[in-house]
Amino acid sequence: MAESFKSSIAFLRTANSAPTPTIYEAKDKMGLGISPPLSPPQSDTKSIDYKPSADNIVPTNKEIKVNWEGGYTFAPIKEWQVSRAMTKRYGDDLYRTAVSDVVIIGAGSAGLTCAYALAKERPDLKITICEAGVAPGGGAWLGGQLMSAMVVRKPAHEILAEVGVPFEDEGDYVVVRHAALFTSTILSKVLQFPNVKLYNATAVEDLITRADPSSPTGVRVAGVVSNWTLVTLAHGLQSCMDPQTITAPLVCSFAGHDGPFGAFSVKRLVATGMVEKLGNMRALNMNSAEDYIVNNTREVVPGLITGGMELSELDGANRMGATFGGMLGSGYKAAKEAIKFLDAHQIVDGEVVGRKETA
Ligand code: AHZ
Repeated sequence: MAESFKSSIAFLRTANSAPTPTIYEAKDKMGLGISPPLSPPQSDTKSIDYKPSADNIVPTNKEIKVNWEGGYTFAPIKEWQVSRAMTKRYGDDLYRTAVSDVVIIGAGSAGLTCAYALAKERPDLKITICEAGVAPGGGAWLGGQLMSAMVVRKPAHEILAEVGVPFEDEGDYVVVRHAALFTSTILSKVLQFPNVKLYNATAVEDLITRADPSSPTGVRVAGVVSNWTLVTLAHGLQSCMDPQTITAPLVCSFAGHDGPFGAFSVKRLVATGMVEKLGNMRALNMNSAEDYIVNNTREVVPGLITGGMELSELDGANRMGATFGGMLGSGYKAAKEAIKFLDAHQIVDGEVVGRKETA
């Protein structure tokens, strides 16, 4: 086997002096048993009777017009301008955010609230959000059981007011007419902050860690490993296709409760020995669940804050069902904890190098 592999490589190396072998000849030499298709595809352009139609003549000096009576005329464009407009920005973003101040995993109600509060309070921070889904928002496009309205218990209505989401006051709780109104409003605000970059359709598939003698487990979280969700899913949740990394002194994880992607970070903490075991989300108790999640949103291991329903899987906390104040409060609390963390640490090139002296 080793010998035939070597001779195949030798064949490919010496092939330079001989006429270039076809891919089928090369593969056949490697013993893969691949033969060419019976009828190799051939160029058939001669048979195409190509006549340019009015549709595909590119005008060179188009006049831009807004005329709703059939004369609406777009500015001219070349296809490569569209490609470059996207790739340049995406490439620049990847380059810039390869070192971030905070990475937020999951753009559900908790993750988006964290991003909003953090970006608003600290415009100096580079905040990167990774969302596995194409559509950010997690479960917050609908209330409960696919119904429209979103219930938020007081005092978390103050967060709605701050974000600018209208609601109806019902006494102890408020109702947003449609959950999508919350999600679209907060999303539009988050995306307008110049210090926020959202990568959607991008899954976090691992954490970066660094040795840290001050941590109980000897390691700290130092960023995330990401990949396009399609690639991650196509190769199992821990993709065998080499991924990307984003270095950051702090990761805030809001991956939701267990599911195909859910509770991602806390499950990974268990698998890597940074946490002994999961408490597993407990049954529904609206009255206890929301206070618990907000008050216990915290740095669960050095460098990683967890909140939202992901925290219920770690701590074995109750779920709350279709009432969202706890998610908003948890995201807000995480932003406050993140600021405390960043103010307390010395950070160089996205890595924690020590704690700041306290006065
Ligand atoms: O796609 C996920 C969703 O948008 C995303 N996510 C999960 N794993 C990820 C990964 N990489 C990138 N590895 C990932 N993104 O995280 C988002 C989680 O949103 P969510 O709405 O599921 O969670 P949340 O904690 O923000 O809100 C929970 C809302 C719930 S569930 C519930 C109950 O079941 O009782 N009650 C409420 C209010």
